[in-house]
Amino acid sequence: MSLELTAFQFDEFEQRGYTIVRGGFTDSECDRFVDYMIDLQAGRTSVEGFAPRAADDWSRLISRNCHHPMGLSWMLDPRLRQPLSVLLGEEADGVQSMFFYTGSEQRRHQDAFYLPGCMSAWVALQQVSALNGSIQIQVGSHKGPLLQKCDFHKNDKGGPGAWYGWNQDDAFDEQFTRNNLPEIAIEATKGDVVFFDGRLIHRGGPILEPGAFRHSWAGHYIPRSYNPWPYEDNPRLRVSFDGVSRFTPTE
Ligand SMILES: O=C(O)CCC(=O)C(=O)O
Ligand SMILES: [Fe+2]
Repeated sequence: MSLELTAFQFDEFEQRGYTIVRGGFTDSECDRFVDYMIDLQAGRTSVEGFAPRAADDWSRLISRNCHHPMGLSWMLDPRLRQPLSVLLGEEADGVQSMFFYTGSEQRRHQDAFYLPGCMSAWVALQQVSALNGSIQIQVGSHKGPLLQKCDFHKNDKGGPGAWYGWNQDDAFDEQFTRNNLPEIAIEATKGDVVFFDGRLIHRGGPILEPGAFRHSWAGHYIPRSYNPWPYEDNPRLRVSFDGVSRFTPTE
């Protein structure tokens, strides 16, 4: 099955900052990934890149410098290559992925604040709705300003940056208010892929059914020619759809 974007989806991404490809992955592919992650969580299996954890620890797994084989195969699934390269304007390099067992309830943010230049492919591995804490996005906010880390510091001349003195989470809420654009909760079925712009303001919505699982996965990608490395720290590993793992060159 191809995930080739339609003209409508491309336009939706441009105008609204996101688009959804329904049924991008099959139910059995999603189930296999979830089973694999539950076995790791329970300690029935182990792999480098997943530290053993307490039975009640359902926190997300963030993979940056060490990708376990299943996560890597999702990040570089050939079906994601074309849509990502069309939306980024050139070949995509994967720099990070996250597996969520539950909703994150993460406060509003722009991924490009943490990872400049990025965009996301977020996949529902089960039914996701407001009940188990879907992602909520502010439609069109990718066209507004991008909050940057330097905004929170003093600038070169010693003057305050635009958000100097602000708490970061509060600053994103404030920018959300200033944008005056609608926020929607994504409803997704198992296998649906949500592509979204790294500048889009989004959050992990409230979990209305405490204890509910919300298995989902997100890959974060930057354009191949994007340089310098977007993280302040971390090894400079980026993985590509051509099977090569690259290190961002240093000048
Ligand atoms: O899945 C969530 O709750 C948050 C996801 C997110 O912020 C992301 O994928 O960038
Ligand atoms: Fe995010």
